[in-house]
Amino acid sequence: MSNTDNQTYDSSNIRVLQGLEAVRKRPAMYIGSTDLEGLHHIFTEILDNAVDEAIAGYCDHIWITIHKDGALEVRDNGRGIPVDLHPQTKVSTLETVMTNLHAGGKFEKGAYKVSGGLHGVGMKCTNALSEWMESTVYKNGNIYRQRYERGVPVTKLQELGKTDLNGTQHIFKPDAQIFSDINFSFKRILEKCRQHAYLTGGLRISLTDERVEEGQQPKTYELYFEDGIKSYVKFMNLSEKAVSDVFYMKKEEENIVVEVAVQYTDSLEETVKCYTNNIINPEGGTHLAGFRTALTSAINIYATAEDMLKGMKNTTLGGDDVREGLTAVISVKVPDPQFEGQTKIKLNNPEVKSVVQKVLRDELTTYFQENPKDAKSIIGKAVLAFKARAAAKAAREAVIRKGALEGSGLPGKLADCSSKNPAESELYIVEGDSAGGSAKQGRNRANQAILPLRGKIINSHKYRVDRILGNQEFKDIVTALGVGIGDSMNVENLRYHKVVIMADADVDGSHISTLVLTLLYRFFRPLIEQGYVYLAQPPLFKVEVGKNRYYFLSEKEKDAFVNQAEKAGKKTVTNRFKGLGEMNPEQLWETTMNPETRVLKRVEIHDAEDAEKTFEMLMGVEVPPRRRFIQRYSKQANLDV
Ligand code: 1YM
Repeated sequence: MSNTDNQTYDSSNIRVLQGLEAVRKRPAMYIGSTDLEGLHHIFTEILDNAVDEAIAGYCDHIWITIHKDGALEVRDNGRGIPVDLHPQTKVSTLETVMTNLHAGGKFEKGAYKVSGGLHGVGMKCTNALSEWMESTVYKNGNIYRQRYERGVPVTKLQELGKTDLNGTQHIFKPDAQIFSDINFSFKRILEKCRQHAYLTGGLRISLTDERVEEGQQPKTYELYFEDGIKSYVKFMNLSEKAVSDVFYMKKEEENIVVEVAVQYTDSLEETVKCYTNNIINPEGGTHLAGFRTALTSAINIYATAEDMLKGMKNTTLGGDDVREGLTAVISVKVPDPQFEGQTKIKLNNPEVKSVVQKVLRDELTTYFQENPKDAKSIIGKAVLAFKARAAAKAAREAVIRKGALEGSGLPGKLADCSSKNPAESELYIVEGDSAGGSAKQGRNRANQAILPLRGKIINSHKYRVDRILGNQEFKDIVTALGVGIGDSMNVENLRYHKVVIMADADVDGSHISTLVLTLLYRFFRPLIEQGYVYLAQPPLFKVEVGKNRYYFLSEKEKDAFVNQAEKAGKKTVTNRFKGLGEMNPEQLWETTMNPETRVLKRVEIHDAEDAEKTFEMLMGVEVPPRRRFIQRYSKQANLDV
């Protein structure tokens, strides 16, 4: 140990050693982790003390420097950490807070501590986890300094001479024995500083990075927002069109400081950021709840008084309406913040809700009265949002009523059959408009209906139900089948007892068949289970022998036939069909639709679980199994090249 002073160690020093030893043994318990997150945490612990001093009104400038050797310096122009002898520890207050693990409660209980943060362990953790640390205090006209190594004082508190300055400065070099990486991230530090600068209006933060190439100027940043969160809201709205000025308020009640800035833009989004003691709460909490209630209530009070809710059938504006285009920052300072969960994501103190609600409601009401122009554009926008929402809801309900779900009004694309007897009726679901056209001409109108599908139908395994319900092809199928959907499905209303999927015999065609099958499987499984669903088997080849035409489903069958014919000395002409659309109506009838000559394959579910797995693999969101399947079977598929 490089202790050059004649300081002797008594029992209290041994306790200190043991305390800091605990931090070094289990750092993660104190700072969360020893990766980059943990590394920046020991910086945050120091910065937060300086910011607390600014919030308390004693300091207006913080300097942060990343030195060339990787040490980090944080300085403020506050009161300076006290250096007088501490009655209990018998050493200076500075040394006590730097080394005594349990000093926190007694010394660091200010009004609204930022460092009531995640771990709230204070500067002694930074000290314990640094290879070395030097703390300098400018106070009472003097400069004081003490140096520590891995948390242990290696000098006594030295007086270095006179000064006009006041403030605290720490320089520390993180311990490579503790951290996996001791390289501070400028970007991370900058973001932290930016947030503090926004949340503490009037605080100036100067940031310097000296880790630059030889001969280069250090990187520097000045962060200063005179108007604090008001500037923050303006910044968030830079790329938007504002429809009001920024409303701003700051009030203290029941020991809780409430600061709110609000501005509306013409966007549809809501952007609200919530902070407690400068810590962001991504999931809001009681301050957000109070804010929302106050906003809705103040807007409705003003709107009613000004008779702006005409045509709204005695309803008032709802939360959804007043939040469209809202940008806000809510920052509260609470003496004893309680959070839900470990990570401060949600504020829990119930008293914060009522305080925020009350002060904000009053302030907003006054603001609206004094700024009628802003009030009118904000409320006008909310009324518009209300009407748009009501119109959208009505439209949605209308679609559902007359569309897919009730089965009234058949799709325009459907060429229905004349029979109303389901037992003898067939529905052909046909890929593509041209094949659909041939099928419409070639069919037997009496009992065969044709529903052409345009392009590829939605993959019902990949999307959520709401998205699928909006798909036109899907709606057409639902309407044509007539059985309804979901809880209200009734198979007895099925309009056709043969539902035939007719697609090309190539890879694309089987993809379409699978898409339709997936949909039927997912939404109309009873139809498959009860044997109503079929696959048409269009031929791939036509062989003409004289005036006779023969059709074949596979190359093998065709080859066998042609071989026979040649052996018999007959001349054959072979055609390969590129797709259903290539066949004329008569050919389609003859080969694929005529009950006398066609081949239909009934779709069966022998084992529902197997089928589900196959569908999951072929149609689900997971790509690798599908790729494996396609790779394995692609050679067997009839590739149409
Ligand atoms: C670069 C980091 O730590 N500034 C800082 C810390 C303190 C004070 C002023 C301070 C606080 C109080 C009274 C008080 C702290 N002092 C203590 C303790 N900057 C930085 N600036 N006088 C000065 O809270 O009453 C803890 S933090 F406990 F020693 F008083």
